[in-house]
Amino acid sequence: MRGITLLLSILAILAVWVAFSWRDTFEPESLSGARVLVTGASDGIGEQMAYHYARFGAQIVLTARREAVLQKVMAKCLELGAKKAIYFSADMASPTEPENLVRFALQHLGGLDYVVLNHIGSTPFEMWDGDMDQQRWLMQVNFFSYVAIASAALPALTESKGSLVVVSSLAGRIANPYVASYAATKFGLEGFFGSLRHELIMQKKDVSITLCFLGLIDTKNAMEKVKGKVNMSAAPASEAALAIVKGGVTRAAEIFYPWTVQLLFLIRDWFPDQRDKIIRGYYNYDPPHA
Ligand code: NAP
Ligand code: NN4
Repeated sequence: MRGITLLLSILAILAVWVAFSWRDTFEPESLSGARVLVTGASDGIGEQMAYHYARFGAQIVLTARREAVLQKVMAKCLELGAKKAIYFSADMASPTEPENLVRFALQHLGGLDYVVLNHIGSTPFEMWDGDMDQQRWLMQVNFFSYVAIASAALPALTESKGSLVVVSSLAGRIANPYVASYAATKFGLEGFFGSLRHELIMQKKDVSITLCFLGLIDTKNAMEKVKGKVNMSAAPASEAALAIVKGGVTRAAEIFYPWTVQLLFLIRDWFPDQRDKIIRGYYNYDPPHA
């Protein structure tokens, strides 16, 4: 009887903790007029984030490589209610463009409240092929450019007591097949920005860092890349984007979307062999016959 009482008490405490940690403290009005930089804003989750910021009346700098596409996203942001929407076309494979991007954003917005690091280089969803030049390029686009943008924007974010939002992945904390090169860039994000979060707190600089861990999301590129290779349902890009936007506004240290990602992280170290068998079970892989 005493055991059952203890178990029920633990479950009750767990239920209260889950309810408290998942409570929605998001205040949309706080985004009205907010100065936001969104990278990878021409497509996918970044495009959807731009539209959410626009609906909340933010001032937005959009960036990606394709200028014509950015112009269309900019026009839709203005239609949706953005107080300002401009774009800066740049290739984040360039070591100098991150600083140029932040300078442009500061010149046109007068400061920054949110910097959303979202872009990724084109990622093959394939077994590792040993291409070191592609690994170096992807590390530049997916990791080094994030560090460079954050570093250039940090003085402005310190001034505004703003937020750095870093989009990562399930593959940024748990190894998956076919994403070795990409996972390396994502694992680095938690290492770097988790450490930076400590240092900002120690320096009493009120800049929040939100790490966003996403599962499979139904963007065009993602669906094309994984088609026929995995049996896993993808979550909606617009809802993933809103979860990220809310995480930045509430200054959450981490957000997980969909919620199953958090569950996977919770059990990550308890049964590693079983976990890895479950992950490989989602893949359609027939080994070549000897
Ligand atoms: P996506 O649809 O492929 O869009 C990528 C964006 O990055 C585009 O706007 C693209 O625009 C831009 N981009 C690509 N190469 C670039 C470069 N060299 N320089 C600057 N910008 C570049 O990607 P997504 O699926 O929305 O992913 C967005 C974020 O969510 C990424 O951080 C990704 O890791 C994360 N995520 C996605 C999934 C998923 O299933 N979709 C799952 C987990 C995590 P241009 O081509 O015009 O440059
Ligand atoms: C790889 C990555 C970059 C877009 C699909 C997505 C992920 C969560 C899974 C989850 C799974 C794949 C169990 O981050 N995927 C990304 C590929 C191409 C991407 C792109 O280039 N835009 C991740 C690991 O996706 C397979 O099976 C689960």
